[in-house]
Amino acid sequence: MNIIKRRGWEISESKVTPEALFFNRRKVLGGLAAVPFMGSAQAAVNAKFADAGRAVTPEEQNTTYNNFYEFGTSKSISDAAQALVSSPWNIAIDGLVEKPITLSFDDNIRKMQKEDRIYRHRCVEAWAMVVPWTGFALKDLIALAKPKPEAKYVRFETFNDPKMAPGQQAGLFSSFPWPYVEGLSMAEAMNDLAFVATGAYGKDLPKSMGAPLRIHLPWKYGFKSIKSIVKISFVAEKPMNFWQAIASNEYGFWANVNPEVPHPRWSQASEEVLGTGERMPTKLFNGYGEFVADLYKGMEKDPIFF
Ligand SMILES: Nc1nc2c(c(=O)[nH]1)N[C@H]1C(S)=C(S)[C@@H](COP(=O)(O)O)O[C@H]1N2
Ligand SMILES: [Mo]
Repeated sequence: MNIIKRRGWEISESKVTPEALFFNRRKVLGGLAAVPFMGSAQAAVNAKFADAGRAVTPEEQNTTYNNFYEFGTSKSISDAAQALVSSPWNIAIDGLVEKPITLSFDDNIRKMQKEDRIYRHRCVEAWAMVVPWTGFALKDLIALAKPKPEAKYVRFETFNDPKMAPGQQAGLFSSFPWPYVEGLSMAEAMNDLAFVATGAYGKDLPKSMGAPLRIHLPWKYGFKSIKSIVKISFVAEKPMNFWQAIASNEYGFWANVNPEVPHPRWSQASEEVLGTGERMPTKLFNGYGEFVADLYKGMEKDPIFF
């Protein structure tokens, strides 16, 4: 991690200790350059960007407290998620593209130029965490896909395999509209912050967190950050996403974080920071407005915070 090249949306290392130091120490052991402490001038520059900085959520907590409804509706799905066969893995790319293609995780995705990013994550249920990801910008994957100009939205789909994922078996009293689907506008998908994660805590992505690849969109509620993606389609119309299909009065398409727009059943003004016992005020766009607010100019009439 090179602190000199830190971009504005990255969280200052001074605010992500002690996990980040642990993380850096791992890199030192792994032979990679690491700068565990910064000089005071650099610290002052970084502090400017670090007002929403928080400690990285402990790895043990992050990998065992999850939302992954394919494996059950509780937060304790990490054991069940071990049934996920995450290799070999293909990602189909279709819709409004020059040529539909299938990418192999091992042959194509593993070869992408990777970087580390530390992002805050805000679930719509009002809990939050900080995740040290490894991966690449979503726009790099879109460049491979070569969408046509008519493509206005990107639709993502998770696997659908009830034998592997018990949550996908038809329930006695209710059933979900599988597979899990999410969507973004092209402008959102091309934004620098939109990230494809293939690793966390310096390791391959754990199954419970959406192996072998998932999206992370730190300015949106967590349900937008779809896991274990098998298909990416370029489309002309706004896709219907999983949670909107279940409860359109509670969850929308845009789902940008906003403390002033309550969920119909609870406030979004503050959030529980996992692993700390603390409640913190929630920030507009989860504190990333400087980098994403422009995406929504002129859309004030749209339900962009829902
Ligand atoms: N396929 C799929 N993706 C998903 C979900 C899910 O149930 N299935 N849950 C979402 C929600 S609500 C959140 S908060 C995050 C949780 O990610 P984590 O378990 O890695 O913290 O994943 C999102 N992506
Ligand atoms: Mo969530």
